Amino acid sequence: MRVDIVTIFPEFFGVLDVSLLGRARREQLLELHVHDLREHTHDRHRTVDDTPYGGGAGMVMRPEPWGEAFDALLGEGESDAVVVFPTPAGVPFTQSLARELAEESRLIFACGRYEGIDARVAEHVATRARVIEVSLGDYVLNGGEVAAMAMIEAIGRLVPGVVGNPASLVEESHEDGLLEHPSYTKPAVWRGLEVPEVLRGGNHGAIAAWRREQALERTRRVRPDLLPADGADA
Ligand code: JF5
Repeated sequence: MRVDIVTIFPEFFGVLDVSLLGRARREQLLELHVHDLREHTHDRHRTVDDTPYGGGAGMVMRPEPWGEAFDALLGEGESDAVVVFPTPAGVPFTQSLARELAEESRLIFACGRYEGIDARVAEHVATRARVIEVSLGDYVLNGGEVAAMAMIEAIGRLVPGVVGNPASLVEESHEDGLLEHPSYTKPAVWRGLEVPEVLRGGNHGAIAAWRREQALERTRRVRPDLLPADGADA
């Protein structure tokens, strides 16, 4: 998978050199390219923003540098890339969207700052590629960079070969629609706290049932919105 990121803070993305994604990059499972939006400005101050039409506080990102950046990335004609605009006004980012995007051959993340990017940019890019505006959650960040990074990590680890043990991908939170059951390792007693007895026996049926009950209880308690309203799964 190839991932391009357009940002005014390319140095933010240095963290993608470390850990699992860093190794995936070195092994060429992920090809990551970070681009400085200011390379597509032509004035002395490399201006990327201006005041909003209609008034209001804050600044809006000007369309011209974005237009040039996308011309350079998309080339002529229609592109097979999916262009992601991280924004609190987007569709929610979920494990299911991560799974879908992990199948793509090329993703482009457009990281906005200030009050966002002139709306014509997404409209124009949508004539040349699939565009999605995606929200990491219902809170406001200073820019799309941290949201893009979270999405790239969630998507990147689903690309075959990036995570060493693929079974660990299906056993975790959200893959079955429930939160994760608690996990324990040795020692069996630590500071007076015991690992639940059932996990120390070899009854795999009992262990699976206990884990499912724990996952259900936790989901009911902290994320009831994830369960069907009729309680059919509870
Ligand atoms: C941003 C306009 C981008 O705040 C966010 C965000 C929150 N969830 N997902 C993304 O991105 C920064 C702010 C305003 C565009």
